Amino acid sequence: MLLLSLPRFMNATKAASSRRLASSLKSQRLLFTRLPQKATAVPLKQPTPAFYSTAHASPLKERLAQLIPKRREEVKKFRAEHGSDVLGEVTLNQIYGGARGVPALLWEGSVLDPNEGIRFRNLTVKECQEKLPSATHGKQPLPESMFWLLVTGEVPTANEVQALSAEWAARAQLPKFVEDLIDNCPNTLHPMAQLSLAITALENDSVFSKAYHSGVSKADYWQFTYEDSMDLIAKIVPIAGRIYRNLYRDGVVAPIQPDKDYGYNLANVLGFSNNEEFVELLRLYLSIHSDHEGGNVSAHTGHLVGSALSSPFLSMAASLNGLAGPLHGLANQEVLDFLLKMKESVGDDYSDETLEKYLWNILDNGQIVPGYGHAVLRKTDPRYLAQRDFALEHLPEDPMFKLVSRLYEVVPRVLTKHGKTKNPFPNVDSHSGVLLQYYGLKEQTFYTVLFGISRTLGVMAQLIWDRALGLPIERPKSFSTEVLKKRIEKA
Ligand code: AMX
Repeated sequence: MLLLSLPRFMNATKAASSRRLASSLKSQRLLFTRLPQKATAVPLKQPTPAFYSTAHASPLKERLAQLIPKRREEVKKFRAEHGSDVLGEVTLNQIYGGARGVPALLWEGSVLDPNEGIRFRNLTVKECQEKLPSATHGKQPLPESMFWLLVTGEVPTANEVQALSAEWAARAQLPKFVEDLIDNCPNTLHPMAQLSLAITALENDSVFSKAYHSGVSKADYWQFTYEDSMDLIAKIVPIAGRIYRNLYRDGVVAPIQPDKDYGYNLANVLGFSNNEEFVELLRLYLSIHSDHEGGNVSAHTGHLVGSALSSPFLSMAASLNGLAGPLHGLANQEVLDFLLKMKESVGDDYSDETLEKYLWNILDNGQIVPGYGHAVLRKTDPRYLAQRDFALEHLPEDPMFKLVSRLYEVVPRVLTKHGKTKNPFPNVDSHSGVLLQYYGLKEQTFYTVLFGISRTLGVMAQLIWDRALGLPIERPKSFSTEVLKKRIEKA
């Protein structure tokens, strides 16, 4: 077991390379991202309404205060020069088909290529693993470093990551009524519903809502969004711990450790921090599930609700409700159910013939194979591969991993023959469950909560920029079938 104090937990080698990375990335084609030399800190002008406390020193906020004015100018100029340029067209099938591929959203944190997979601020999953600061003796990116990257487009230094760990730990205290709210939930209420309730209840202390109603300048909205976002990211950990410990353990939640990183603290509130390998898994998990561009249900919902100037708490609760759907984040729970049932049925017989027969039975019943397919991706999800690499290193002989591995060979073939899905390859949810099971986190109804904690990082990073750029309320146009028919006739 490794219990390291915060000043020691960074991987010095990676931290040292982060500056070099910044300069090498400069030469790459970065759509919007700037990776500048760090400017010397300028004091951040804080609006000071009575309810607003600046108790938390925040290097990330200072850095944002430097980046935002430049970015505002850049976007203003870009829109002035190209505001009327056409980026695509919309077909009738797209209107009836869930708006697939319609270029309609701004999302700064990540961009998804159908074949290559996700890039977080232009870094692939592998590059993030190589370049973002990790824990001492660890290899996986710290979620703090991923958040810094998503927000700023820069690889943070070890000190910056450390400051973020400390800030999140300092903000993690829950209001008593939120603890009571969770404690009073019936144990039949799904953990995602409990999570969403608790996050909604944090609205009580929203500085964004208070600032809005006190009439602060629109130019300062991002600062209050930032404050709420940081509180939310911090408090979602003890909330998750409380839900988990109430539902599946003794109801006792370990306190947040102020000198430990985010991944450690999450493992600790769940009761698993004595296994350093599991803590590393959580760091990887929290980093790679954080963002998957803006069109997926959870990301888009958070962004949409935030556009009405609902607070980060209300926006994220809505986002989590979307994540809780079986076609989206709940798929990781569904995958494990599916694997356990399959294992029960096939035993140790992982032959092509037996697995294919099982799969065809599912498909012939009109059911889906959870963990396979994607609305955008057309190749194996690199987030799946990152988890597979982790499994190959740490649990290569685990029978459930071996089943997942065999399915990776068999399912694409079967789905291709089935001929419906546009992407027969595994997505991120196909792998996470077996890893969590291996380390003893066996309650699959809880898995989407972990996804939700991670997704909060991506949604909050964007929400800060939404308010910094003054994006308006979202309002795409809809039509009835009758009106569409008329328009098509006319066309
Ligand atoms: N098993 C069986 N059929 C599938 C399938 C799968 N894994 N994936 C897609 N199909 C079917 C669809 O249901 C659809 O059938 P229909 O024409 O009868 O309605 C057809 O193939 C075409 O679908 P598609 O265009 O390939 O996918 P989509 O963009 O409509 O949906 C997704 C994408 C992810 C919802 C779908 O692939 C699916 O249901 N996968 C299983 C659930 C899952 O793993 N979800 C998690 C995705 C990642 C995430 O958000 N966390």
